[in-house]
Amino acid sequence: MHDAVWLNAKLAPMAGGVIRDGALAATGGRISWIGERRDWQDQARAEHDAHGAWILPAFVDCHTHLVYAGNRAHEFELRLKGASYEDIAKAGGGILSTVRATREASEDQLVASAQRRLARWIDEGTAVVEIKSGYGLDRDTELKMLRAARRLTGVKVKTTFLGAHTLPEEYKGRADAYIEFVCDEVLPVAAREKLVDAVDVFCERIAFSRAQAARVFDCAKRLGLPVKLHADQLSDLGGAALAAEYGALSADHLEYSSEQSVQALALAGSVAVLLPGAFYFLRETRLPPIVALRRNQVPIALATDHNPGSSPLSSPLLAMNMACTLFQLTPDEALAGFTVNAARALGLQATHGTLEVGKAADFALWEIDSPAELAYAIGAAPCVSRYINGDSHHF
Ligand code: DI6
Ligand code: FE
Repeated sequence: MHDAVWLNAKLAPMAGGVIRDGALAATGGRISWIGERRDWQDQARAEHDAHGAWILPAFVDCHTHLVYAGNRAHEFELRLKGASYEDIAKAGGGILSTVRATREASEDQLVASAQRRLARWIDEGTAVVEIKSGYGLDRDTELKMLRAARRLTGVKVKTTFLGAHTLPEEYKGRADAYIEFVCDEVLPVAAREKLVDAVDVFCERIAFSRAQAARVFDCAKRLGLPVKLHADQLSDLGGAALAAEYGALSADHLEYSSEQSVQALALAGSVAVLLPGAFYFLRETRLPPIVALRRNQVPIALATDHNPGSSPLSSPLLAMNMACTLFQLTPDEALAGFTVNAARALGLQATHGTLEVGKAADFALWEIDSPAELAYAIGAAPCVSRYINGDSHHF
Protein backbone atom coordinates (compact mmCIF):
# COMPACT_ATOMS: atom_id res chain seq x y z
CA MET A 1 0.00 0.00 0.00
CA HIS A 2 1.44 3.37 -1.09
CA ASP A 3 0.71 6.63 0.74
CA ALA A 4 -0.44 8.50 -2.37
CA VAL A 5 -0.52 8.24 -6.14
CA TRP A 6 -0.80 10.90 -8.85
CA LEU A 7 -2.64 9.74 -11.96
CA ASN A 8 -3.39 11.42 -15.28
CA ALA A 9 0.07 13.00 -15.32
CA LYS A 10 2.75 13.46 -17.93
CA LEU A 11 6.13 12.64 -16.42
CA ALA A 12 9.57 14.03 -17.22
CA PRO A 13 11.69 12.10 -14.71
CA MET A 14 15.03 13.55 -15.98
CA ALA A 15 16.25 9.95 -15.99
CA GLY A 16 15.07 7.93 -18.98
CA GLY A 17 12.41 9.20 -21.37
CA VAL A 18 9.16 11.05 -20.81
CA ILE A 19 5.92 9.20 -20.03
CA ARG A 20 2.80 10.73 -21.58
CA ASP A 21 0.23 8.91 -19.47
CA GLY A 22 1.97 8.11 -16.24
CA ALA A 23 1.53 7.40 -12.57
CA LEU A 24 3.77 8.42 -9.70
CA ALA A 25 3.39 7.13 -6.13
CA ALA A 26 5.03 8.22 -2.90
CA THR A 27 5.40 6.45 0.42
CA GLY A 28 7.15 7.70 3.56
CA GLY A 29 8.37 10.81 1.72
CA ARG A 30 10.00 8.88 -1.11
CA ILE A 31 8.99 7.88 -4.58
CA SER A 32 7.66 4.34 -4.33
CA TRP A 33 6.42 3.78 -7.90
CA ILE A 34 6.77 5.49 -11.28
CA GLY A 35 5.73 4.28 -14.71
CA GLU A 36 3.02 4.01 -17.34
CA ARG A 37 -0.53 4.45 -16.06
CA ARG A 38 -1.60 1.15 -17.61
CA ASP A 39 1.01 -0.72 -15.51
CA TRP A 40 -0.16 0.78 -12.20
CA GLN A 41 -1.97 -2.02 -10.35
CA ASP A 42 -1.13 -1.12 -6.73
CA GLN A 43 -3.23 0.58 -4.10
CA ALA A 44 -2.66 3.96 -2.51
CA ARG A 45 -4.34 5.55 0.50
CA ALA A 46 -4.82 8.81 -1.45
CA GLU A 47 -5.43 9.24 -5.16
CA HIS A 48 -4.70 12.59 -6.86
CA ASP A 49 -5.79 13.58 -10.36
CA ALA A 50 -3.00 15.61 -12.01
CA HIS A 51 -5.46 16.75 -14.73
CA GLY A 52 -2.87 16.19 -17.45
CA ALA A 53 -0.20 18.38 -15.81
CA TRP A 54 3.49 17.65 -16.34
CA ILE A 55 5.35 16.37 -13.28
CA LEU A 56 9.07 17.14 -13.08
CA PRO A 57 11.60 16.81 -10.27
CA ALA A 58 11.37 19.88 -8.04
CA PHE A 59 14.08 22.40 -8.83
CA VAL A 60 17.41 22.56 -7.05
CA ASP A 61 19.09 26.00 -6.97
CA CYS A 62 22.69 25.01 -6.29
CA HIS A 63 24.30 28.48 -5.95
CA THR A 64 22.76 31.41 -4.08
CA HIS A 65 23.76 34.09 -1.60
CA LEU A 66 20.18 34.43 -0.33
CA VAL A 67 20.93 35.61 3.22
CA TYR A 68 22.09 39.24 3.47
CA ALA A 69 20.89 42.69 4.52
CA GLY A 70 20.37 45.81 2.44
CA ASN A 71 20.58 46.09 -1.32
CA ARG A 72 22.88 47.61 -3.94
CA ALA A 73 20.48 49.50 -6.21
CA HIS A 74 22.78 52.53 -5.91
CA GLU A 75 25.70 50.56 -7.34
CA PHE A 76 23.47 49.49 -10.21
CA GLU A 77 22.99 53.18 -10.99
CA LEU A 78 26.74 53.79 -10.79
CA ARG A 79 27.42 50.93 -13.15
CA LEU A 80 24.89 52.28 -15.62
CA LYS A 81 26.84 55.55 -15.55
CA GLY A 82 30.01 53.69 -16.51
CA ALA A 83 31.64 52.40 -13.29
CA SER A 84 32.62 48.73 -13.48
CA TYR A 85 31.83 46.04 -10.88
CA GLU A 86 35.55 45.80 -10.12
CA ASP A 87 35.93 49.62 -9.80
CA ILE A 88 33.15 49.71 -7.22
CA ALA A 89 34.68 46.81 -5.28
CA LYS A 90 38.12 48.46 -5.25
CA ALA A 91 36.57 51.67 -3.89
CA GLY A 92 35.24 49.81 -0.83
CA GLY A 93 31.71 49.23 -2.12
CA GLY A 94 30.54 46.00 -3.67
CA ILE A 95 30.61 42.96 -1.38
CA LEU A 96 31.94 45.13 1.48
CA SER A 97 28.87 47.36 1.46
CA THR A 98 26.68 44.28 1.94
CA VAL A 99 29.08 43.12 4.68
CA ARG A 100 28.49 46.37 6.60
CA ALA A 101 24.71 45.96 6.38
CA THR A 102 24.80 42.25 7.26
CA ARG A 103 26.99 42.78 10.33
CA GLU A 104 24.42 45.30 11.61
CA ALA A 105 21.39 43.06 11.04
CA SER A 106 20.12 40.66 13.69
CA GLU A 107 19.79 36.96 12.94
CA ASP A 108 15.99 37.34 13.06
CA GLN A 109 16.12 40.15 10.50
CA LEU A 110 18.26 38.03 8.19
CA VAL A 111 15.81 35.14 8.51
CA ALA A 112 12.81 37.39 7.83
CA SER A 113 14.23 39.05 4.71
CA ALA A 114 15.52 35.77 3.24
CA GLN A 115 12.24 34.01 4.00
CA ARG A 116 10.36 36.72 2.06
CA ARG A 117 12.67 36.32 -0.95
CA LEU A 118 12.35 32.55 -0.82
CA ALA A 119 8.62 32.75 -1.65
CA ARG A 120 9.54 33.18 -5.32
CA TRP A 121 11.56 29.94 -5.38
CA ILE A 122 8.69 28.10 -3.72
CA ASP A 123 6.23 29.48 -6.31
CA GLU A 124 8.48 28.11 -9.02
CA GLY A 125 8.56 24.54 -7.75
CA THR A 126 11.91 24.57 -5.95
CA ALA A 127 12.72 22.01 -3.25
CA VAL A 128 16.41 22.59 -2.48
CA VAL A 129 18.31 25.88 -2.20
CA GLU A 130 22.01 26.19 -1.50
CA ILE A 131 22.87 29.33 0.51
CA LYS A 132 26.35 30.71 1.07
CA SER A 133 27.76 32.77 3.90
CA GLY A 134 30.35 35.40 2.98
CA TYR A 135 28.78 38.72 3.94
CA GLY A 136 30.10 38.50 7.50
CA LEU A 137 33.84 38.07 7.09
CA ASP A 138 34.15 37.90 10.87
CA ARG A 139 33.46 34.85 12.97
CA ASP A 140 30.19 35.84 14.58
CA THR A 141 28.55 37.26 11.47
CA GLU A 142 29.54 34.25 9.35
CA LEU A 143 27.97 31.99 12.00
CA LYS A 144 24.90 34.24 12.18
CA MET A 145 24.38 33.97 8.42
CA LEU A 146 24.72 30.19 8.44
CA ARG A 147 22.30 29.85 11.37
CA ALA A 148 19.83 32.17 9.61
CA ALA A 149 20.04 30.07 6.44
CA ARG A 150 19.37 26.89 8.42
CA ARG A 151 16.27 28.44 10.01
CA LEU A 152 14.50 29.07 6.68
CA THR A 153 11.45 26.95 5.99
CA GLY A 154 9.58 25.77 2.91
CA VAL A 155 12.62 24.35 1.12
CA LYS A 156 15.51 22.10 2.04
CA VAL A 157 18.57 24.31 2.63
CA LYS A 158 22.20 23.33 2.05
CA THR A 159 24.71 25.77 3.54
CA THR A 160 28.08 26.62 2.06
CA PHE A 161 30.79 28.44 3.99
CA LEU A 162 32.18 31.33 1.91
CA GLY A 163 34.26 33.09 4.56
CA ALA A 164 36.86 33.75 1.83
CA HIS A 165 34.51 35.91 -0.26
CA THR A 166 36.54 39.11 -0.13
CA LEU A 167 39.04 40.76 2.17
CA PRO A 168 37.37 42.64 5.06
CA GLU A 169 38.52 46.20 5.81
CA GLU A 170 40.21 45.14 9.09
CA TYR A 171 42.63 42.92 7.12
CA LYS A 172 43.50 45.42 4.38
CA GLY A 173 46.92 44.51 2.92
CA ARG A 174 46.99 41.26 4.95
CA ALA A 175 45.15 38.76 2.79
CA ASP A 176 47.22 35.77 3.94
CA ALA A 177 46.54 36.63 7.57
CA TYR A 178 42.82 36.73 6.81
CA ILE A 179 42.97 33.31 5.14
CA GLU A 180 44.75 32.00 8.23
CA PHE A 181 42.00 33.48 10.44
CA VAL A 182 39.30 31.86 8.29
CA CYS A 183 41.06 28.48 8.40
CA ASP A 184 41.95 28.54 12.10
CA GLU A 185 39.14 30.44 13.78
CA VAL A 186 36.02 30.53 11.66
CA LEU A 187 35.60 27.44 9.48
CA PRO A 188 36.45 24.93 12.24
CA VAL A 189 33.91 26.55 14.58
CA ALA A 190 31.20 26.63 11.90
CA ALA A 191 31.95 22.98 11.09
CA ARG A 192 31.88 21.98 14.75
CA GLU A 193 28.48 23.62 15.12
CA LYS A 194 27.34 21.53 12.14
CA LEU A 195 26.46 24.60 10.08
CA VAL A 196 28.46 23.73 6.96
CA ASP A 197 27.68 21.34 4.10
CA ALA A 198 30.43 22.57 1.75
CA VAL A 199 33.18 25.18 1.46
CA ASP A 200 33.52 27.77 -1.32
CA VAL A 201 36.06 30.55 -2.13
CA PHE A 202 35.83 33.55 -4.47
CA CYS A 203 39.00 33.07 -6.53
CA GLU A 204 39.42 36.33 -8.44
CA ARG A 205 41.69 39.37 -8.79
CA ILE A 206 39.36 41.36 -6.51
CA ALA A 207 39.17 38.49 -3.99
CA PHE A 208 41.59 35.60 -3.40
CA SER A 209 44.40 33.96 -5.35
CA ARG A 210 44.62 30.33 -6.36
CA ALA A 211 47.17 29.67 -3.59
CA GLN A 212 44.88 31.23 -0.98
CA ALA A 213 41.91 29.25 -2.26
CA ALA A 214 44.04 26.09 -2.02
CA ARG A 215 44.77 26.82 1.65
CA VAL A 216 41.06 27.08 2.43
CA PHE A 217 40.44 23.85 0.50
CA ASP A 218 43.17 22.07 2.51
CA CYS A 219 41.42 23.18 5.67
CA ALA A 220 38.05 21.96 4.31
CA LYS A 221 39.57 18.58 3.45
CA ARG A 222 40.97 18.21 6.97
CA LEU A 223 37.44 18.80 8.28
CA GLY A 224 36.01 16.29 5.80
CA LEU A 225 33.97 18.92 3.93
CA PRO A 226 33.45 18.96 0.15
CA VAL A 227 34.55 22.04 -1.80
CA LYS A 228 33.32 24.21 -4.68
CA LEU A 229 34.73 27.38 -6.21
CA HIS A 230 33.74 30.73 -7.73
CA ALA A 231 36.10 30.28 -10.65
CA ASP A 232 37.17 32.32 -13.68
CA GLN A 233 34.20 34.74 -13.57
CA LEU A 234 36.07 37.93 -14.46
CA SER A 235 39.53 36.60 -15.37
CA ASP A 236 41.30 33.27 -15.84
CA LEU A 237 43.20 32.55 -12.63
CA GLY A 238 43.07 28.81 -13.30
CA GLY A 239 40.28 28.50 -10.76
CA ALA A 240 38.41 25.70 -12.48
CA ALA A 241 41.64 23.69 -12.74
CA LEU A 242 42.22 24.17 -9.02
CA ALA A 243 38.67 23.04 -8.25
CA ALA A 244 39.28 19.92 -10.33
CA GLU A 245 42.56 19.23 -8.52
CA TYR A 246 40.63 19.12 -5.25
CA GLY A 247 37.84 16.96 -6.65
CA ALA A 248 35.36 19.80 -6.15
CA LEU A 249 31.63 19.17 -6.31
CA SER A 250 31.46 22.07 -8.75
CA ALA A 251 33.25 24.99 -10.34
CA ASP A 252 30.94 27.96 -10.82
CA HIS A 253 30.77 30.88 -13.33
CA LEU A 254 33.61 29.76 -15.70
CA GLU A 255 33.35 32.57 -18.28
CA TYR A 256 37.16 32.73 -18.61
CA SER A 257 37.97 29.03 -18.11
CA SER A 258 40.40 27.50 -20.61
CA GLU A 259 39.94 24.27 -22.55
CA GLN A 260 42.48 22.55 -20.26
CA SER A 261 40.51 23.56 -17.19
CA VAL A 262 37.37 22.11 -18.78
CA GLN A 263 39.21 18.85 -19.43
CA ALA A 264 40.36 18.79 -15.82
CA LEU A 265 36.76 19.25 -14.62
CA ALA A 266 35.70 16.33 -16.81
CA LEU A 267 38.38 14.06 -15.34
CA ALA A 268 37.52 15.11 -11.79
CA GLY A 269 33.79 14.54 -12.31
CA SER A 270 33.04 18.08 -11.12
CA VAL A 271 29.89 19.88 -12.25
CA ALA A 272 30.11 23.17 -14.19
CA VAL A 273 27.62 25.61 -12.67
CA LEU A 274 26.69 28.41 -15.08
CA LEU A 275 25.18 31.62 -13.72
CA PRO A 276 23.49 33.58 -16.50
CA GLY A 277 21.96 36.08 -14.05
CA ALA A 278 25.39 37.48 -13.15
CA PHE A 279 26.48 37.44 -16.80
CA TYR A 280 23.36 39.41 -17.74
CA PHE A 281 23.35 41.84 -14.84
CA LEU A 282 27.05 42.73 -15.21
CA ARG A 283 26.57 42.95 -18.99
CA GLU A 284 29.43 40.51 -19.55
CA THR A 285 30.34 39.58 -23.09
CA ARG A 286 32.72 36.68 -22.59
CA LEU A 287 30.70 33.46 -22.82
CA PRO A 288 31.46 30.39 -20.71
CA PRO A 289 33.02 27.55 -22.75
CA ILE A 290 29.75 25.77 -23.53
CA VAL A 291 31.03 23.87 -26.56
CA ALA A 292 34.06 22.57 -24.66
CA LEU A 293 31.88 21.60 -21.70
CA ARG A 294 29.61 19.60 -23.99
CA ARG A 295 32.50 18.03 -25.91
CA ASN A 296 34.12 16.91 -22.65
CA GLN A 297 30.76 15.79 -21.21
CA VAL A 298 31.03 17.94 -18.11
CA PRO A 299 27.59 18.00 -16.45
CA ILE A 300 26.18 21.53 -16.66
CA ALA A 301 24.09 22.93 -13.82
CA LEU A 302 22.42 26.33 -13.68
CA ALA A 303 21.66 28.51 -10.69
CA THR A 304 20.30 31.95 -9.91
CA ASP A 305 23.44 33.10 -8.00
CA HIS A 306 20.93 35.33 -6.20
CA ASN A 307 22.95 38.10 -4.49
CA PRO A 308 22.53 41.85 -4.09
CA GLY A 309 25.53 42.85 -6.21
CA SER A 310 25.91 40.84 -9.37
CA SER A 311 22.68 38.85 -9.69
CA PRO A 312 19.57 40.13 -7.90
CA LEU A 313 17.61 37.37 -9.63
CA SER A 314 14.87 35.51 -7.78
CA SER A 315 13.60 33.21 -10.52
CA PRO A 316 14.95 29.80 -11.49
CA LEU A 317 12.66 29.91 -14.55
CA LEU A 318 14.16 33.19 -15.72
CA ALA A 319 17.67 31.80 -15.15
CA MET A 320 16.71 28.90 -17.45
CA ASN A 321 15.44 31.30 -20.10
CA MET A 322 18.62 33.38 -19.85
CA ALA A 323 20.80 30.27 -20.16
CA CYS A 324 19.05 29.48 -23.44
CA THR A 325 19.02 33.00 -24.88
CA LEU A 326 22.46 34.13 -23.65
CA PHE A 327 24.43 30.85 -23.57
CA GLN A 328 22.46 28.94 -26.22
CA LEU A 329 21.75 26.03 -23.95
CA THR A 330 18.89 23.85 -25.16
CA PRO A 331 15.71 23.80 -23.04
CA ASP A 332 16.55 20.18 -22.14
CA GLU A 333 19.98 21.26 -20.91
CA ALA A 334 18.38 24.08 -18.93
CA LEU A 335 15.98 21.65 -17.24
CA ALA A 336 18.82 19.26 -16.41
CA GLY A 337 20.67 22.30 -15.07
CA PHE A 338 18.05 22.92 -12.39
CA THR A 339 17.36 19.27 -11.59
CA VAL A 340 19.69 16.31 -12.10
CA ASN A 341 22.94 18.24 -12.54
CA ALA A 342 22.15 20.75 -9.81
CA ALA A 343 21.57 17.91 -7.36
CA ARG A 344 24.96 16.52 -8.31
CA ALA A 345 26.59 19.94 -7.75
CA LEU A 346 25.45 19.63 -4.12
CA GLY A 347 26.40 15.96 -3.73
CA LEU A 348 22.68 15.04 -3.58
CA GLN A 349 22.56 12.86 -6.68
CA ALA A 350 21.61 9.73 -4.71
CA THR A 351 18.46 11.32 -3.30
CA HIS A 352 17.41 14.30 -5.45
CA GLY A 353 17.25 15.70 -8.98
CA THR A 354 15.35 12.91 -10.78
CA LEU A 355 12.09 11.03 -10.32
CA GLU A 356 13.21 7.49 -9.51
CA VAL A 357 12.02 4.94 -6.98
CA GLY A 358 13.79 5.48 -3.66
CA LYS A 359 14.56 9.15 -4.19
CA ALA A 360 12.85 11.94 -2.25
CA ALA A 361 9.30 12.61 -3.42
CA ASP A 362 10.20 16.20 -4.34
CA PHE A 363 8.34 17.20 -7.48
CA ALA A 364 6.28 19.96 -9.05
CA LEU A 365 3.20 19.94 -11.27
CA TRP A 366 3.25 22.33 -14.23
CA GLU A 367 0.43 23.52 -16.45
CA ILE A 368 2.34 23.38 -19.74
CA ASP A 369 2.13 21.47 -23.02
CA SER A 370 5.80 20.49 -23.05
CA PRO A 371 8.75 20.81 -20.62
CA ALA A 372 10.57 23.12 -23.07
CA GLU A 373 7.97 25.78 -22.23
CA LEU A 374 9.57 26.25 -18.83
CA ALA A 375 12.72 27.66 -20.47
CA TYR A 376 10.82 29.43 -23.23
CA ALA A 377 8.35 31.62 -21.36
CA ILE A 378 9.50 34.84 -19.70
CA GLY A 379 7.71 35.79 -16.50
CA ALA A 380 5.02 33.09 -16.67
CA ALA A 381 3.78 31.36 -13.52
CA PRO A 382 2.89 27.83 -14.65
CA CYS A 383 3.57 25.91 -11.42
CA VAL A 384 0.37 24.33 -10.15
CA SER A 385 1.71 22.68 -7.01
CA ARG A 386 4.87 21.45 -5.40
CA TYR A 387 5.53 18.48 -3.14
CA ILE A 388 8.46 18.00 -0.79
CA ASN A 389 8.88 14.55 0.68
CA GLY A 390 5.45 13.80 -0.76
CA ASP A 391 3.90 16.69 1.16
CA SER A 392 2.39 19.81 -0.40
CA HIS A 393 2.59 21.79 2.84
CA HIS A 394 5.59 23.42 4.35
CA PHE A 395 7.42 20.79 6.27
N1 DI6 B 1 30.61 36.14 -7.24
C1 DI6 B 1 29.45 36.69 -7.43
O1 DI6 B 1 28.90 36.79 -8.49
C2 DI6 B 1 28.92 37.11 -6.15
N2 DI6 B 1 29.88 36.62 -5.25
C3 DI6 B 1 30.85 36.10 -5.92
O2 DI6 B 1 31.79 35.61 -5.36
C4 DI6 B 1 28.81 38.59 -6.03
C5 DI6 B 1 28.58 38.99 -4.63
C6 DI6 B 1 28.28 40.44 -4.50
O3 DI6 B 1 28.61 41.27 -5.36
O4 DI6 B 1 27.70 40.77 -3.45
FE1 FE C 1 28.05 33.59 -6.40
